[in-house]
Amino acid sequence: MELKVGSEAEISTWEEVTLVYNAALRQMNTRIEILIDEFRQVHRYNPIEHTKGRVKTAESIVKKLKRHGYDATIPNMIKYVNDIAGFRIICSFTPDIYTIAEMIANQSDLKVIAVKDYIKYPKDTGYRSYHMVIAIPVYLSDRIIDTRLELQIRTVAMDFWASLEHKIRYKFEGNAPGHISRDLLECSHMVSALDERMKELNEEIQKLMNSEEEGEKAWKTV
Ligand code: 0O2
Repeated sequence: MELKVGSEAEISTWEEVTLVYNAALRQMNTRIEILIDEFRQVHRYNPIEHTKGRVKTAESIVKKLKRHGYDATIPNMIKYVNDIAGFRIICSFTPDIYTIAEMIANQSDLKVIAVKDYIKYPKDTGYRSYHMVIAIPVYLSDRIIDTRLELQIRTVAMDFWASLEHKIRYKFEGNAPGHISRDLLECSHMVSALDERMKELNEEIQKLMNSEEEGEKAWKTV
């Protein structure tokens, strides 16, 4: 029996939502675990610090739909919410983010639907992160469903800022006092400067390690 090409639009119950989007997250997780294994075993350097996946809660999906002016229905969830499945990849340094994004984009059975580079173009809040909406194939018993998943790729420092800002925003229900928002924006600039310094430091360390290695090779050939 040949598998049918299904579509997310066929999903009609919350049970199906959790089944399909959880499956998409597991697919993504396995792909990233394979990359981490390869980085550890073959290369000397693993750019991924850690990962985290989640299916958005029904409450949070409904809130998002209402915020955008849509009724809370399953078809609207599927149509308008890109991050029902969300997967976060935390990298060591800013250039690693682009390396990982490219590796993911090169996986030929994935489709990149949208990219938002909030690192080159930070949000007014100061939020910095690299977002990709991709469609990943999920194999069911009788069909394949290309399932949307939002990837957020960021450094440890960007993640630290975003988690705190998210908590503060939640506490003030989106209306934080002006001086708090301004302080958060200033912190975001500090985070950006810290990422830049760390990147330079890492480049310097890599250079030193490479020249040490060259020296060792020269000794071996003498
Ligand atoms: P939550 O509670 O984190 O899930 P789209 O998702 O593409 O349909 P949207 O919301 O315009 O529409 O996309 P965008 O801007 O790419 O944001 C998606 C997610 O990025 C958000 O999901 C947040 O997780 C994160 N994000 C975006 N802006 C900010 C920000 O200013 N601060 C922080 N801390 N996180 C941000 P949700 O559903 O809005 O929230």
